[in-house]
Amino acid sequence: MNSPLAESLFPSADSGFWQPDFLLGAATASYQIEGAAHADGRLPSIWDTYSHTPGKVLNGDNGDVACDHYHRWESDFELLSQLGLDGYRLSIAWPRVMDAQGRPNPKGIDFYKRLLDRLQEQGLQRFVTLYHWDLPQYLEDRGGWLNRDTAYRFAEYADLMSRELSGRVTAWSTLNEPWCSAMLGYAEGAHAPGRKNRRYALQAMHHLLLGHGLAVPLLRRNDPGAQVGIVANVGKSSPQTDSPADRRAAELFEVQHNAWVLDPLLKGSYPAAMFELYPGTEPLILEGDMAVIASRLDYLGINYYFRSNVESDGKHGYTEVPLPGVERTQMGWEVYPNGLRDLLIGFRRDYPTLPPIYITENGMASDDKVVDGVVDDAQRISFLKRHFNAVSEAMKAGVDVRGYFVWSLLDNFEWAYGYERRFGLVHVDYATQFRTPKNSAHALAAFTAARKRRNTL
Ligand code: IFM
Repeated sequence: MNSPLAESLFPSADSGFWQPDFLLGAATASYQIEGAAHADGRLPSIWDTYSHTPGKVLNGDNGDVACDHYHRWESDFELLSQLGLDGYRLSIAWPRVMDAQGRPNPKGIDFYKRLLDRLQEQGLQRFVTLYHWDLPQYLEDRGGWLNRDTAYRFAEYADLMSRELSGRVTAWSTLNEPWCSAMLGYAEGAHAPGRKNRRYALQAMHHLLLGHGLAVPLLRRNDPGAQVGIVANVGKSSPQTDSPADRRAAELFEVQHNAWVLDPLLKGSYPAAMFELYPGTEPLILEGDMAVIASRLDYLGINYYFRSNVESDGKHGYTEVPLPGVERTQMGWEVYPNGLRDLLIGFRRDYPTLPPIYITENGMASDDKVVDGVVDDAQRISFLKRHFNAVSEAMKAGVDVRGYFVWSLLDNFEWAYGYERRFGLVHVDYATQFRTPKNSAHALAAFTAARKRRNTL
């Protein structure tokens, strides 16, 4: 890819992103790109059910076809190889690889073997997420993540996949963003399965994290050459005023978004402030659970997108108060790169056992259009460059960040927002499935090429 935009994405000359061993990649997830909802024995997931329920997803969109990546993965990987990246992060669709009796589905498993083999041939490191939200519907019918048994079914699934794919994976991630699964899926009803009960969210989180902890030793045993970790989305907050109440509100926001997930993983306990925020929502925890959840991690994946401005709600909690006049993305999210830097530095301070970090997602949605074969996504180029620099600053401050994945390789099914919100480096015309690398893809390719030249001198 030749770029008229060479250098527009280049991070500062002393940035860690230039280092040859710093992993630069792009990420996707199964339900968001694969389509082929009924192919080769794939069973329904909670997102099939949810997206086919009228009123749940913008414009009535669903993932039946998505980017049709299940059939177009070879040409998608050719586009990926033109970016000159070091790694690719994908997720496995649980309902594609196992039946309701827990038996393997060889056709589904072979699909992922082919993907991983091709990525390896292309010289890319392979980060594989086991659960990026597509829970088999038959497990939801038995209670989903409210049922403790789902954690054990997840461990069985992790066991099977790590036996089948052993040697093909660079790094396993058990869960993607358990905060979203629990809070959006069980408290806010904005994601599948669409429940609306805060207490459910805390119980679902406990079972998600338990499933993670049960899976870790199995992944290590079955695939000893791979790293094992988990991916958490994190949020930065700012107080509306300097009052003690608003500052406490901003702290509680970060407890709810970050410590609720990171404390059990890295300290073996839930933050007490979570129950100050939501009294009476303590989950049922059995003896030994917290030790299982706090299993040692080889790495922590961090997904970061935006900052939220909050004020005290006058009681125990906070209310979001959008800041006027700040730069925003198509999602309405504030662009605030220093939030990522500050969170990383804070995690290093607060968690003595913090493992090495990969930024497993960062990126932005814009209302991208193809004009004369070109997608001019200048805001994305600037967004990425500023976030590269923010991560580099955290690295200079001592945070051990090993890599960074752009979300996302392709425009895709953005959950409750359907196909309207475009996060890709590559534009997808959903009517024709035609792909157009955006200017950000050209700029990224120019950077990776310059990095290779610099590192071979
Ligand atoms: O598209 C999602 C992804 O699936 C999980 N992290 C956030 C992205 C943007 O909303």
